[in-house]
Amino acid sequence: MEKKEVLWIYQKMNEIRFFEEEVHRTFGKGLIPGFVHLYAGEEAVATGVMALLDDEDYITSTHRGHGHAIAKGCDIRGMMAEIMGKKDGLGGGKGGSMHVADVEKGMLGANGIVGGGFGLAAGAALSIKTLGRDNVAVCFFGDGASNEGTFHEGLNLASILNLPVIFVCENNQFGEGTPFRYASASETVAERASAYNMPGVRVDGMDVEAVYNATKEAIVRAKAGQGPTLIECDTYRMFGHFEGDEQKYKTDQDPNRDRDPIVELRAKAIQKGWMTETEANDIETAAKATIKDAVEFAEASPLPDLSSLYTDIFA
Ligand SMILES: Cc1ncc(C[n+]2csc(CCOP(=O)(O)OP(=O)(O)O)c2C)c(N)n1
Repeated sequence: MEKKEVLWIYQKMNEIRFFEEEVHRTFGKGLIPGFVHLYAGEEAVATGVMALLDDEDYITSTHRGHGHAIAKGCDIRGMMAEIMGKKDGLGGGKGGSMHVADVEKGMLGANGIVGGGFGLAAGAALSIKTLGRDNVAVCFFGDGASNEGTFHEGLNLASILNLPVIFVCENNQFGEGTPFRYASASETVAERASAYNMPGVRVDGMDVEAVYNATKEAIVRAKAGQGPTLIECDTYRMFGHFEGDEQKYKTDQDPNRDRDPIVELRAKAIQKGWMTETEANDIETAAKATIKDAVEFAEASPLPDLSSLYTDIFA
């Protein structure tokens, strides 16, 4: 990784963490309607991948999508307003947390349907291939989603059509309260790639450099016309499955439970000379200010007008 990229990654990781901590507080105050699934703890995955993408590359996201959206460059004020159901939200306040999207940024949408991104990403990659563009599509999904039928359909189709798509599994060890080791017949998600004739790699998802390197290789393959790759990132979510989850299924022995990808990157980047202590402090202060500003913006934004009730409706 280059210094410039590391500084960007550290900034985005901090923005995601402060954003999620703020959403946690705001939800606790009763200011957020609907369900919220927080991304904190998994920051190394979104940022390690997104450091290598630009606006013309596509991503599909999940119900736990705030981190993907921030790293893909979605407007943070618009995201906070959307989550609070306000008029100035990215979707006019009508979608909420699980429908944050910004097509201009290549963020094709968070998704309330577990496993809903596989077909969308394959389709986006098919459009890239058909139009002869030099881009990729990335499908983020959880370990739970890897047991949905759409996983198998999506990987198979992407492989036979040789599509420029990268399937990134965020294995945070649980699908709601069900441990992956209980729910999966295979020990890893990565090994399933062989059934679909594509490389499957498993990386430390708390180490942003490992995620970055695996993604870089997958992008080279995709752009060289060599088709899809499956990357499994071992990670952990700091909060519950959803806000309000008692998390009784978690144990002290859970791998990665005591790790923090942001703390780890900070130490590694300073030690490697990628970032100074002062730069790290400045980034943290700026990220905090960005999120404070977003909350103030969202709180001041009005609720959608009653007259907008029947707009944006297709049928
Ligand atoms: C098709 C479908 N089935 C079930 C659900 C209910 N549900 C919401 S999140 C979730 C668990 C998903 O686990 P995983 O894919 O590992 O993602 P994580 O929550 O761990 O990020 C389930 C079962 C859903 N939203 N959609």
